[in-house]
Amino acid sequence: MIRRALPCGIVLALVACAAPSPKPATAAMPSPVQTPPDASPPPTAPPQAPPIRGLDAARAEFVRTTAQRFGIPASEIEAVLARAQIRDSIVKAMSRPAEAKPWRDYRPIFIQQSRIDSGRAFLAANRPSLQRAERQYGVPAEIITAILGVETGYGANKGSYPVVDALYTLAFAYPRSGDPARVAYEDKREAFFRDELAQLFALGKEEHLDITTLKGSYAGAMGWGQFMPSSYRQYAVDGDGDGRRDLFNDLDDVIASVANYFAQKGQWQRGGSVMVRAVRGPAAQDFVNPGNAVTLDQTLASLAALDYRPASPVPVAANTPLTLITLDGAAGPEYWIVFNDFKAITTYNISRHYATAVYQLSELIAGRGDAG
Ligand SMILES: [Ca+2]
Repeated sequence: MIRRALPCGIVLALVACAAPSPKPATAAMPSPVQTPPDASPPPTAPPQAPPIRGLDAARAEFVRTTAQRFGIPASEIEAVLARAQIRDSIVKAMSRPAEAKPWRDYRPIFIQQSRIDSGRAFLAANRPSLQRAERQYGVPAEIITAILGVETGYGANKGSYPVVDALYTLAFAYPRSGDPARVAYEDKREAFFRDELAQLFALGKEEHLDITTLKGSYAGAMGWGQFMPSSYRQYAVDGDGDGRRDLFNDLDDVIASVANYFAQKGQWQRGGSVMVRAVRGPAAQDFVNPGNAVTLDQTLASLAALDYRPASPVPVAANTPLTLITLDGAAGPEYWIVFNDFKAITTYNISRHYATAVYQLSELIAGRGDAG
């Protein structure tokens, strides 16, 4: 979870975020928690190795401001950065064009029997903790489970990049496309990562972590749920009451933190609807709802006036805010009505495909339906 600027809280996620397109579940997928700034067009020119002119001055300024901001001795920050490396592999990973896969190609990356089976096993093994989180935060156990399944394969792929190096690289050598139209976006991303690097130092201080030992995604997302440092600081909670918030090893903390993220940042509504299939009537025009972020500016009545109706009855009030999205499915366009709790999932990763995959995986883990 990154806080606004990043998309996926996760590393790969970044890629996924900016334009939904996670990588196949091998590496840590990205996501969490964070959602990148609104996606901008994919780079058109091959990425260039960024010139690191002015690095010393920029780093000195970073050390000064971070020391002041979080009350950390400048010498400590300098000592960590002195050993940090700008890694080409991270620049390359971040530079990969985030091709927007159609839903029919995205879905199989996350919806497979093995991931469903592993999710059921995770749910069974962690039922008390999941139920506690569901009671406290209102987020269903299967949603929390599906997030962990999509983000890291239930902890199997938490990322192998040194987090300091990942954030240091993206903070001071963020890849540049050379496209003038992307300069503002790239500047914003670099600033985002510079802030996340500062937040990492604060996190280390607050949680008594040796940040130089932490591993994560190429974007610096950490742990089972792939939280960025700012999200870790803001949304992680101590699920088992041992006085620490450990998103790397403590599943009680991981589960409670994902639920808390959704409750706080996503404004998750207990018992709310996520999404339901819609039927397009003969009089319907294409419903234009471009971009990533969903705006819940319709109602069932307004969609009915456009000749779109739920495929099955949905228990929502007449004035419930919702909207319609179209996914390019294997059998043609799929129409879905989405609600508040769908939008909540997009605060973890802004991609509609991501949110749909999480929901469908959760339904399959729970043994409901064919999930589309
Ligand atoms: Ca704990």
